[in-house]
Amino acid sequence: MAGCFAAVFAGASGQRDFVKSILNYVDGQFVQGEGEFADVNPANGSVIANVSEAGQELVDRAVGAARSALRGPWGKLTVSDRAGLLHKVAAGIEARFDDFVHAEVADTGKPISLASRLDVPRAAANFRVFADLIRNAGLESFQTEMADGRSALNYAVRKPLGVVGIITPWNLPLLLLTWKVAPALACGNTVVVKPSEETPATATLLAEVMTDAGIPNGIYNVVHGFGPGSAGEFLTKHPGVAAVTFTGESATGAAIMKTVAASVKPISFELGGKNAAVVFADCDFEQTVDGLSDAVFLNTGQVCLCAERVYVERTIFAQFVDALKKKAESLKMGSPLDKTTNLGPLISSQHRKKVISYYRLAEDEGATVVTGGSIPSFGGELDQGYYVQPTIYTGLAESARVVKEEIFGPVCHVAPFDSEEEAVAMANDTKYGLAGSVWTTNLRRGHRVAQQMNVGITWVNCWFLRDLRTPFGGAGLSGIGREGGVHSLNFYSELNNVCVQL
Ligand code: NAD
Ligand code: 6OD
Repeated sequence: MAGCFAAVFAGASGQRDFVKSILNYVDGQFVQGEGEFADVNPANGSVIANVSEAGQELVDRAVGAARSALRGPWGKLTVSDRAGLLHKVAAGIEARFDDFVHAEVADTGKPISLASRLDVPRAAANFRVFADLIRNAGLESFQTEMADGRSALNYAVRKPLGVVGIITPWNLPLLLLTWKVAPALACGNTVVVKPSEETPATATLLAEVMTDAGIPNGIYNVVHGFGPGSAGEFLTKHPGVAAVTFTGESATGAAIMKTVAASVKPISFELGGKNAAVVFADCDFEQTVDGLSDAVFLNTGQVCLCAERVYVERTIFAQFVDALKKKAESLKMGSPLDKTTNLGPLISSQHRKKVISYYRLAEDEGATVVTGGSIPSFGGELDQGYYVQPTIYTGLAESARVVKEEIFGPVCHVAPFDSEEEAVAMANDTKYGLAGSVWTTNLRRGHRVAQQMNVGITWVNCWFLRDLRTPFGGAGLSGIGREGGVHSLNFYSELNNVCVQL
């Protein structure tokens, strides 16, 4: 079957129609799987596409194609030629910018302004950055002098791992998928990706861009489906898969770890978080309120890096809570296609049930509701969407479940602190360890507190400001390993150290 998107995007009416059928992509062909499931627009509950679910047989074919492709022209390309192709993929994403934006908005319900400034530009950047990194990567080498007088030259060469299985979530679908696909391909691997069942569109659209860019068949394969008993499990279990990289919930990471344990595959896990922001009285107040508004509410709070715990120095606590409340209440909830919308819906009815259950729990645990706490009413089509109000709580004990567990919605708990030591202790009192932020105009304190946070990344006076060369990952329940820059190159390649006696 020909490309599943091209015909659908060019609606005869001249109107932009969304995909009606999303197929798997194996060995350069769009193919049907064994079953089918619905892709739902979370902004109004409508079905936007039927997605073809890959069974065991199709996952076998995808992995087989990816293995064969390792031995084809892809394996013989120079690093420079491979990097050149990845640059073409980046340009191809930009050439179909609107298609990607609209597909991502329809699948996720995120505001069009956000998909346009974050998700799609980052996808192109992921390919460019890793193309340039691999092109410029040096070899690790040592001149060796032995006690017995012999000498040698040691140097490590990079080789691909083989077929990499890539499993991704729904919150930043294209951004997170390409964050792994780009370095995996840069290192000469082939990939089979399993995007979230909630957001299958952009991974499939990327297949067309790959073909147009001249990426040979079998290098990039897409299988659709769910986790257990479906494409996700079939892929992670597959003996032909050399390594698994996964982004998603910590509990899913634990399940995948069990699956891959038997075959001792390398894994990279980017998991959940319960991130803290620490606000000192000497912060730049306006900048901090704006920054925290993003850190709590961006993408309707569905970013693993979002701050669900905000600690504020007691002397500015009341003033800060009031300002954050005003900011939250000024955010415009509405249609994702309206350029002025700040907050879209949550991803699904099921996820909204989870978030609302935490809103109820907060009240049961004795929280003061500063703002929000329920489902908004629009009086129209959007009432069929999965919206929740942006919500701020105070007054909970640090042991409350709402303060301990990841909610993954537009919500935070704000608590006061009296000393720097107390703030650091509260921030670190969690099983997670993904990200944190510190807000102060005292430079030395900013460095000092940031370095004490037990997390993979701490921002000072900013949030989600990314340099793709830096290490990214989490401590504790937030993950295993680091990706980004050379850390990605190291995960996606096997180092073979060559020792030559001189
Ligand atoms: P999820 O764990 O439910 O699903 C993620 C992916 O795993 C999906 O593609 C799903 O189909 C697949 N999956 C589920 N069970 C599986 C199994 N047993 N075997 C193989 N695959 C399986 O996560 P989600 O709800 O899609 O995403 C939200 C979560 O992701 C949050 O916890 C969030 O913090 C986390 N997240 C972390 C990062 C990070 O960089 N650390 C980034 C984004 C999201
Ligand atoms: O910016 C990134 O590279 C990254 N992995 C972000 C993760 C965001 C979580 O939702």
